[in-house]
Amino acid sequence: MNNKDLDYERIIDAFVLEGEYIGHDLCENGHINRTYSVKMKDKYGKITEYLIQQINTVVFKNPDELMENIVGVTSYIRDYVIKNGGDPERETLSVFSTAEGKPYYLDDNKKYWRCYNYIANSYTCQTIDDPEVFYNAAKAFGHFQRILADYPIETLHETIPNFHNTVSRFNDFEQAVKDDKKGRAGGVKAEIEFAYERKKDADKLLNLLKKGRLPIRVTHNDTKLNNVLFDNDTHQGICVVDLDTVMPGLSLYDFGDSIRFGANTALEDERDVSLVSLDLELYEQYARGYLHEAGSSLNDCEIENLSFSSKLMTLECGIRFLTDYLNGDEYFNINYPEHNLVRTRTQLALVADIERKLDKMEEIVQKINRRL
Ligand code: GN1
Ligand code: MG
Repeated sequence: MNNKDLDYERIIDAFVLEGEYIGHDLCENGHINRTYSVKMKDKYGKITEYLIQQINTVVFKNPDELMENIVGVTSYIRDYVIKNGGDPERETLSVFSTAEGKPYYLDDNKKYWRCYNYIANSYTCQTIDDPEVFYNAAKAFGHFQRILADYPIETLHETIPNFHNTVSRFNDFEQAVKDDKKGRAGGVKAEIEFAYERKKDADKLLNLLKKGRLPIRVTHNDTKLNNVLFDNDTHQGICVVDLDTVMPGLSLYDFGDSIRFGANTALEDERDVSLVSLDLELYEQYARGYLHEAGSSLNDCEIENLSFSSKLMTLECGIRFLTDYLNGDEYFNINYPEHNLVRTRTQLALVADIERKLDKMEEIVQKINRRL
C-alpha cells in the first residue's frame, strides 16, 4: 500500500467512484506512467477495482489530444466487442469521465489523472515461460490492429511526434553525443560506435513509406509483452493496454517492438549481456500468431520486412536508452544510476544476435506465409 502519492479522496470524488474506499496499490510497471489500483466496496459488499493513472505530461505534452485518441479508440473497440458478442468490460479499457464529463482530473498541483476499468482475473508477463504465451500475445496485438483497420485514422493526434521516426531518433542520438552534457560519452565509446555503424538502417522503412510501398495504419507503438493482459483461466490475451502511443504508424513498428522485448532470452535490463539472445522459437510463435490474426491485411512489403523491423526497433530502443543516458536520464524512469546504460547494452547485444540470425528469421516468416 502506498498512501503518500495518491490523493485518493479527491480522485474518488472527481470520478464519482461509488462505495467505501478500502485501499489502493501502486502497480509497478512501465517506464513512463504511475499507475494505482483503487478498491471500493459498495453497500452490498461487492468490491470494484479501478485503475487510476497519472498521465506523464513531460512525455505526453497535450493531455487533451492524448485522451481524445484514447476515448476514440477504446469506444470503437468497445462497439466492436459488443457487436461480436464479447465482454466489453474485459476486452477493452474504458475511460471513466469526471463529474464534469472530462476524461481526466486535473489536480491542484497541475497533475492529470485518468480512470479506467480494472480488468480482474488477468495477469501481465515480463518474461515468457511458455512459448504459447507469446503466440497469444501476438494474436492480441494482431487482433488490435485488425479491429482498428478501418478506424478514421485522420482523427488521431500524434501524441509524440516522430515517435518511431528512426532517422530523427538517430539525429537526437548524434546531438546527445555532441552535447555530452554529463561527460558520459567517453565511457560508452563502444556503444556509440556500434550504433553509428548501423546508421544506414535508419531510413530504410521510412523510404519504403515515402515510395508508397508501406501503408500507414493505426498502430499501438509500444507493443511490449507487458502491455497485454492475459486471462487467468484461459491464458488467452484478452486486452491490449497502455494506449498512450496509439497513433498512425507502420505495422512493422508494432511487430518489431514485440520481438525486441518478448523474444529476448533476457530481461530488458539484464546486467549479464551474455544471457541476451534472440529466441528463434519465440520468434516463430510470435510471427505465427501475428500473421494468423493480421496477415490477411498486410501487404508483401510489410511481410518481407518483419525480420528487419525486429532489428530496427531493437536498435531504435537501444539508441533511445543511450541518448537518455548521455542526456542525464531525463526521459525513462531509472532505478539506479547506470540503468539506462544497462538497458542500452542489452538492446545492442540483441541487435548483434538478430543480425546473426536474420536469414533464419526470414526463412521462418516465409514458411508461415506460405501456409497462410
Ligand atoms: C516505454 O511505458 P512503457 O514502459 O510501456 C516507452 C517505449 C519503450 C519502452 C522500453 C511512451 O514503454 O517506447 O519502448 O519504455 N514508452 C514511451 O521499455 O516512450
Ligand atoms: Mg507499458
